[in-house]
Amino acid sequence: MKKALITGITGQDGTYLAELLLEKGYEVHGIKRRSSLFNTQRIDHLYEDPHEKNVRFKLHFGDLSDSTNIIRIIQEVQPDEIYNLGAMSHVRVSFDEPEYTAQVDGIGTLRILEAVRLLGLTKKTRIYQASTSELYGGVQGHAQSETTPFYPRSPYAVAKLYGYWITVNYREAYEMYACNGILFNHESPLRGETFVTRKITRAVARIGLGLQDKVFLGNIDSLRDWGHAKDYVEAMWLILQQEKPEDFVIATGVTTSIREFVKMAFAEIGVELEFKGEGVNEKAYVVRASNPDFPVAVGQEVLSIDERYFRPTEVDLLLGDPTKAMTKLNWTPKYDLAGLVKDMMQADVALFRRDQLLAGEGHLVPNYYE
Ligand code: NDP
Ligand code: GDR
Repeated sequence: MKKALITGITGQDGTYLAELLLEKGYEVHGIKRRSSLFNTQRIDHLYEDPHEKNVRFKLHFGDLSDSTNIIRIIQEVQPDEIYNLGAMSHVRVSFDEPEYTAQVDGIGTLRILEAVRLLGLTKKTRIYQASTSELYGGVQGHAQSETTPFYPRSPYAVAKLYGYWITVNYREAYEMYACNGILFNHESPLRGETFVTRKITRAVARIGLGLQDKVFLGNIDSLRDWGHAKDYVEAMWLILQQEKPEDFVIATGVTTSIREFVKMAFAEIGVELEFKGEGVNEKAYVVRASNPDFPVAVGQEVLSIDERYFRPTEVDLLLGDPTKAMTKLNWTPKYDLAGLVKDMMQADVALFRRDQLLAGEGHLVPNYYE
C-alpha cells in the first residue's frame, strides 16, 4: 500500500486530495496545525478512530515553520509521496504578514526537501510542491505557460517563487523526484470564505435568502483563470506518476473578470444585475428577479466597492496555457466555469437555508459581511 503525506490537509485542496488518494487505496497521513478550536471541519468525514485496526487516514500535529517536527513526521511515516500544500495562501493577507508568509511558504518548502534528503529518502519519496500562477503576477498580455518567465507581485508570490526554485534545485542537485504544479486559481464549495469566489457565492446565497443586503468587494476588473479544485487535485496526483519529474501548468485556458463571476452567481438564483458608476463608485443593482424562492427587490443595491480589499500591487490578468498537462498527463478538467459556479451556488444556498431556518426560530445567525 502506497503512503502519502499531505501538508495542508485541512485546507480546500488537502481535503479533495485526501479523498482522491483514499479512493486510490493509499494510506493517507496529514499534518494539521494545533489550534485553540477544531480546524478539521473539511476532513471530519474522513476521520477514522485511531484505536481501530487498518486505519488508512492518520493526522499528525505539525507546522511548516518547525524543521524538527517535519523531520520527525517524515521519518515516522516514510512516505512514497509528499504533497506540500500547506501555506499562508491568502495574497492580500501576505502584505500584512510578509515575514511569516516567507517562513511557511518559502522556507517551509526547503524544510520538506531537506528532511527527505537528510533522512536518505531521495530515491523513495516523490515530492509535489504547490506552486502558483501568482508567480506570473506582472506578466500580462499573453497566456502563461511553463516557459513564461516569472514576475511575482506580492509577498506571497515572492515566497512561492523561492519554493518553486528550491524544488527545481533539489531535483537537479540531488536527483530527487520533486515537481512543481503551477496551478491557476481553483475553487469549490470548500474554498476558504475570504477568497473572492466563495465570498461572492456565500453573499449571493445570503442576499437571495434575505439574510444580508449587499456585498463589498475590492477590484472587480481583475481577470482570473478559474477551475474546479476536484479537477486540479487529480492533476497533482498525475504529476507524481510520470516517469521523469517535471513541472506543469494546470489551468483551463479561459479567463473571466470578477464582475462577470458576480453576474453568473446572481443568475443562478434568477437575479439579473446592472452595474452603474466608475471605479470605487461602481455599484450593482437588481434589474430582474425571476425566481420566487429568492424574492430580491428590483432596484436593490447589492454590491459596492470597498478600497480596503484593494492590494498594494494587483495581478490584473491570469490566463494559463495547459497544453503540456493536457498532452503529457492526459489531464482534462470535467468542470467549466458555469459548472463551477453552479456547484458553489447550490452548496451555499443549501448551507444558508439552514441559517434561514435558525434565524426564523429566533437563533442568532452570525454576520458574514467580511
Ligand atoms: P487553503 O488556504 O485552503 O489551505 C492551506 C492549508 O495550509 C491549510 O490546511 C492550513 O491549515 C495549512 N497551513 C497554513 N499555515 C501552515 C503552517 N504554518 N504549517 C502547516 N500548515 C499550514 O489553501 P488551498 O487548499 O486553496 O491551496 C493549497 C496550496 O496550493 C497552498 O499552498 C496554496 O498556496 C496553493 N495554491 C492554491 C491555489 C488555489 O487557487 N486554491 C492556486 C495555486 C496554488 P489551517 O486549516 O490550520 O489554516
Ligand atoms: P488570488 O485569489 O489573489 O488570485 O489568489 P482571491 O480570490 O483572493 O482574489 C482574486 C481577485 O479578486 C480580487 N478581489 C477580491 N479578492 C478577495 N479575496 N476579496 C475581495 O473582496 C475581493 N474583491 C476583489 C482580488 O483583488 C484579485 O484580483 C488565489 C489564492 O488561492 C492563492 O493561494 C493562489 O496561489 C492563487 O489564487 C492562484
